[in-house]
Amino acid sequence: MKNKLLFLGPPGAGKGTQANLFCKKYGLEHLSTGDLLRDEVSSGSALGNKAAEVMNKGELVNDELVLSIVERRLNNINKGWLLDGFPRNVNQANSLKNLLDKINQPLEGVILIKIADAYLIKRLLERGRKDDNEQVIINRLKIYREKTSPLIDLYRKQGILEEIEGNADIDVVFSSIEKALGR
Ligand code: B4P
Repeated sequence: MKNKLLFLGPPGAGKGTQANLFCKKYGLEHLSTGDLLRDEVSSGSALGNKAAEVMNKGELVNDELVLSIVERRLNNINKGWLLDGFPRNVNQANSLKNLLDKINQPLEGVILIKIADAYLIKRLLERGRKDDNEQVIINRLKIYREKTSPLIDLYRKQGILEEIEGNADIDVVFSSIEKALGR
C-alpha cells in the first residue's frame, strides 16, 4: 500500500481538507507546510514574523526555512507520511528528492487536485483566513501557475501522478482519492 504521499493543487483546492481526512483514516503523519508555517508565525519568533509578511502577500516563504521545517519533521517519522503544500517550486522538489534519497523513503504517489480558478476564489473568500483577500488570492494563483504547476509534469513523467477533480463535495473528492491510491 502506498503510504509516502504528496497532495498537489492550487491554493484552496482542498489539499489541507483532504489530507486531514486521509491521515486520520489511514494513520499517516500529516505534514502541512502551511500549518507548520502558521505555527511558526503564532510563536512570534523572528523567523515567524518574517514568514508572516510573505504569507500575507500571497508569496512563497523562502525555501531554506520551509526545507529546514520539513527535514526536521521527516527525520522523526516511523510511519507513512503525507506532504500537503510542499514542494511548491522546482527547487523545493529537488531538495525533497535529495532528502528522501538520503533517508531511503522514496515518494510513492502524488495526487493532483484540479479545480477552476473561479471556484477557488469563492472558496477562499468564504474561508476568510488572514491571507484570503481577493488581491492576495489572485497573486497566490499567479504564483501557483508560475512556480508550482511545473511540478505536475515532473511527477507525471515519473509515472506517480494521479489527477482528481476537486470541484465536488468533500466526501466525493475523498472517495476519488482513495480509489486513485487503491484504498
Ligand atoms: P496552505 O496552507 O498550503 O493553504 P492553501 O493552498 O491556501 O489551501 P488548501 O489547498 O490546503 O485548501 P483548504 O483545504 O484549506 O498555504 C498558505 C500559504 O503558506 C501560502 O500562500 C504560502 O505563503 C505559504 N506556504 C505554504 N507552503 C509553502 C511552501 N512549501 N513554500 C513556500 N511557502 C509556503 O480548502 C480551502 C477552503 O475550501 C476551506 O475553507 C475548505 O473548507 C473549503 N473546501 C475544501 N474542499 C472543499 C470542497 N470539496 N467543496 C467545497 N469547499 C471545500
